[in-house]
Amino acid sequence: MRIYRTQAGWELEADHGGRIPVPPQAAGRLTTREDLFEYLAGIEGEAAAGSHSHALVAPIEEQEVWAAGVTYFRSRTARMAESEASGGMSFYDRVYHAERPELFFKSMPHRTVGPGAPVRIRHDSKWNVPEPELTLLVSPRGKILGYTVGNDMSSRDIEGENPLYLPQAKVYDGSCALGPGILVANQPLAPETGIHIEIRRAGAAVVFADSTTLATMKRNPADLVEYLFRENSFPNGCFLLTGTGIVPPNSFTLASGDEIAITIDGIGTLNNPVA
Ligand code: DO4
Ligand code: MG
Repeated sequence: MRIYRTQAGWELEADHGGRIPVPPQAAGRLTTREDLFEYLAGIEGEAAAGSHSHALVAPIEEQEVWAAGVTYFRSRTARMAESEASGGMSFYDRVYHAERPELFFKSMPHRTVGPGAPVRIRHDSKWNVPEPELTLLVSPRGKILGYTVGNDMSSRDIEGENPLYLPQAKVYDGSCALGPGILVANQPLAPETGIHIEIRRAGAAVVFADSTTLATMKRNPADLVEYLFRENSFPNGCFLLTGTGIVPPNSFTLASGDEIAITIDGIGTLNNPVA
C-alpha cells in the first residue's frame, strides 16, 4: 500500500489507481502508528470509489532524518578516492568492513524537500552529487513501517577535504529529498529491488544514469535500525537513508537547473530540480 502526503492531508492509493483521503489524525501521528499497515488495510477495504489527487509534499511529519554511509562497495571506493589527499582513505575502508555501521544525522523536516521541490547545492562547494538511497520509515519502537525514496545530497569536495567536515557536506537547507510517497509494507523488500537514477541537463540530455539493486547493499536495513536505536529514543519515529550504491564518475558535478529522477522499484520516482 502506498500513501502520499498532500497539501490537503494524507491520501492512500486505492486499488482502482486513484487516491482516497486518510482520516485526519492528531498532528504528526499517522506515520508513527505502530499498526500503520493494519490501519491502512482497514481503510482500503472500506473505501468508496472516488479520487483525490492534491499536490504532493514531502512524506514527513515530525521525524528526524538519519542516514547510513558506506553500505555499498561503490560508496567505499568513491570516498577512498576523494579523501586520498587528506589521508582519510582508511576510515572509509575500515567502516565498510566494520561491525558497527556509519550512521549520521541528516535532516529535519524543515530542511527536507518533497517531490518537485528544488534540492540545493552549497554555495561554498564545487563538487556535488545526489545520492539515491532506499529510505526506511521507522516507528517510535524501531519497527520498519515503510519505505520511500531518499536523496542524500552531498558535497564531495568538502567531505573529501577532511572526514570531520562530513556534517557540513551533508547537512544544509535543501540537502535532503524524500518521496514521492511511502510504500507501507509488513515484509522486507526483495533483494532484486532496483534503484535507478537519471540526471538531465538543460531540460534534455541525460548527463548521468545508473542502476543498482538492494542485493549489493552490505548491510541489512533491520541491523542499521538496531544500531540507530541503541541509546537513542525517537518519540516521533525517524527516517533512515540506507546509503548509496551509485556514485557518478569523479568528473561529474551537479549544476543548477539539472533535473534528478530517482526511482526505486515498487515505491515510485522522486523528481527534483537542482536550485
Ligand atoms: O561517509 C560518508 C557518507 C557516505 C554516504 O552518505 C553513503 O555511502 O551514502
Ligand atoms: Mg549517502
